[in-house]
Amino acid sequence: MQSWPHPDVPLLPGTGIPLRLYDSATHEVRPTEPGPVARMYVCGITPYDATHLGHAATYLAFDLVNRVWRDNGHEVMFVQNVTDVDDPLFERADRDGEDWIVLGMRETALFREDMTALRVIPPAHYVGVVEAVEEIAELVEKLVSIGVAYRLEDGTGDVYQDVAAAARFGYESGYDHSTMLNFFAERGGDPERPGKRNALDPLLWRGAREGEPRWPSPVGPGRPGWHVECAAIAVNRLGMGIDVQGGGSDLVFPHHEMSALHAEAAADQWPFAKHYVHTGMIGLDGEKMSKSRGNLVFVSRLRGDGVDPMAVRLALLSGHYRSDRAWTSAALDEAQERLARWRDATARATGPSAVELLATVRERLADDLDSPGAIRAVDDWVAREGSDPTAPALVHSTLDALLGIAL
Ligand code: 5CA
Ligand code: ZN
Repeated sequence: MQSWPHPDVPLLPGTGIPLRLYDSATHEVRPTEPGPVARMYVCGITPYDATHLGHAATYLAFDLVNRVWRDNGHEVMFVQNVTDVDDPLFERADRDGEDWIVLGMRETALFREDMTALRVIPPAHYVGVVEAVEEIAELVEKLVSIGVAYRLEDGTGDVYQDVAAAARFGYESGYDHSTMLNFFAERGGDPERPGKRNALDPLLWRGAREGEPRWPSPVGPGRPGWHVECAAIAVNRLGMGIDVQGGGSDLVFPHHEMSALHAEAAADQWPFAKHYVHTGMIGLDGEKMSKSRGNLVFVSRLRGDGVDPMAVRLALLSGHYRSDRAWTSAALDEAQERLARWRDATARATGPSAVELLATVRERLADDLDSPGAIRAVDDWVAREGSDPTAPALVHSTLDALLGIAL
């Protein structure tokens, strides 16, 4: 699929600081240790509705990862999917009497526009399920052929992976069995499905049903399950042992656990990812912002209202990426005021030396993406006066390169 345009990322003087990130699997902040090419997979949208501020906050967090790695001299190989074959899409299309393919294409186009406006560095590979069905089916077939996946005997053609066949199952979330069961039921799983070997076995392939899209495949006609989509798209472009697998905290289980399970079983290698990184949930009115709750603030709507996308970016980065936090109009007002102050200060002929500020911003972001700390340091610089004629330009490029805020 077409990705979106790459924003300019200025090169900064000196060297960056190696990035440490919280890993959900080990419950600690650990150094990332990428090779010359850092490899990151971030789960993409399910395009049945517009991008809301929760999605945006998640993609902004991983954009910081990308920017810090680049500042450390790494090339970044970043891959993202689009879940453009899934029940919510079919249901919405049915409700609105629309073709589900067209719905997915339209919402994906809007997402590209939103990401462009927010200056998110695009993935090198942006891959929809519609174009990846064949490779996903190949992965499913592999899992069947090595004996860790099985077909239900009820004539549906549905294929599941046997979680009991994997010694390390559960390491990614670290959840106990009953927590897993609860999240599995809540987030698209089918623990009660008769004929499965284990309640937690995830669906790999859904056999063809009347009225549902289907593709021919070596495992029979049908369509891919959700988790295996990300396993195939990621591993085929990035290989195993990727540096970061990313998404919101609602993907800790089952999605990222199962993607890792599929990938590791097929490759007979461990781990799928060295860091599993999860963002907190953005809420509105005390509830997680979600399509099903209908309490959404869309990035595109704010853009349409004339809100500067850089203010949206700054407002979302003013909270730490891992904390669940609320979107408020006060936070947006504050970001707009802050942006104006920053613009004034960097438009001056001189300012206080910015060398220390660059070092502090690097240090704060390297420490598990402490964007609020980085923003505080910029506020301090902006509040002072100085006579260094090179400082305003250096602050300008520091904000652009590291925080993605173009003034
Ligand atoms: N297509 C799948 C991933 S393969 C999916 O979860 N799509 S999504 O459209 O529902 O979400 C896209 C990303 O936004 C996911 O990483 C999800 O965890 C994140 N996300 C969803 N809601 C919120 C929220 N309220 N706050 C922060 N992140 C969110
Ligand atoms: Zn995913």
